[in-house]
Amino acid sequence: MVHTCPWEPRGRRPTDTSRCRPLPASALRIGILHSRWNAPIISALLDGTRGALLAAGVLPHNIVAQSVPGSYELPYAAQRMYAASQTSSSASSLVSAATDLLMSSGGEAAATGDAAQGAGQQGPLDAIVAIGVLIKGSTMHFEYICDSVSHGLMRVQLDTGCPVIFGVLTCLTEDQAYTRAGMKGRGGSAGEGAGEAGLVGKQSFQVSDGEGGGLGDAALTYGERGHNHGEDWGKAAVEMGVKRREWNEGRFID
Ligand code: DLZ
Repeated sequence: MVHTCPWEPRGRRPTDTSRCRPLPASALRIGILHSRWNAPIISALLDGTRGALLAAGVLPHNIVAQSVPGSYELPYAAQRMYAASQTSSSASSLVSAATDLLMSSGGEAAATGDAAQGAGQQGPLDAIVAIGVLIKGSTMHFEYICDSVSHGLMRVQLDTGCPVIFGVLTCLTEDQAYTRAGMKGRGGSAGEGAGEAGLVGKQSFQVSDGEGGGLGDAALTYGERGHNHGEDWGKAAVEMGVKRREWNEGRFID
C-alpha cells in the first residue's frame, strides 16, 4: 500500500512509514519553571499545566520542575535550565558509552545497567513552560518586570532553539489573575468570566517545591471555574516540543 506523509515532498514515498506519525508526547521531556510570587495562583496554574502535559501523554518522570523567587528571574532560569538539560544529556551519553564499552569487554554489565537505564531518561528539554503571575501595584515596577520578562523569554527561545511557552499572567488586578488560573476571586467576588455561581468549596494550596521562599497555605474560595490558562500552556509545550523535533528532522506536520 502506498503511504505518503503529508510532510514528505510531493510524490516522494517515505522509506519508513512508521515515521508518518508525529512523535508521541511520551517521547518528550518538558521543563516547568515557575516563580513563587502569588503562590496560590501559581499553584493552580501549575496544576493546569501539569494536567495538560499528562493528558497529552507526557510521562511524569519526563517533567522537570524548578522554581525561582519572582518572574524577573524566569528568563535567566529558563536559559540555565535548558543548558543544564543539555549537560545532563551529554553526561548520560558518556555513561551509555562507558556501559557499552564495559559490556563489549565482558565487564559487569549488571552493575552499570541501572545507571544506564536511569540516564536513558535524561535528555535536552524539548520545551519549557515559564510560569509567573505579575500583578500591577502602584509603582512602575510592574511595567519594567513585564517588559523585561516577556522580551527575556523570547530571547531565550530564539537563542537556544528550545521553545519557551509564555506562561506569565500580567494582570491589573488580583481577580484577573484568579480568573485566568481557573479560580474565583478572593472573598467570593467573581472575577471576569468566572460566573456568579455559588461557592462550591474551599481548598488549601501550597506550591510544593519544598524550597520555602515565603510560600504558605492560602485558603481560597472557588466559584464556577474560569479557564485555567495553564492547560493551554501545557498543550502549547507539547505541540511546540513535537514540532521542534520534527522540524529538526526536516519534516513538516500539522
Ligand atoms: C518585586 C516584585 C513585585 C513588586 N511584584 C511581583 C509580582 O507581582 N510577581 C512576581 O512574579 N514577582 C514580583 N516581584 C519580584 C520580582 O519578580 C523579582 O523576583 C525581584 O525583583 C528580585 O529580582
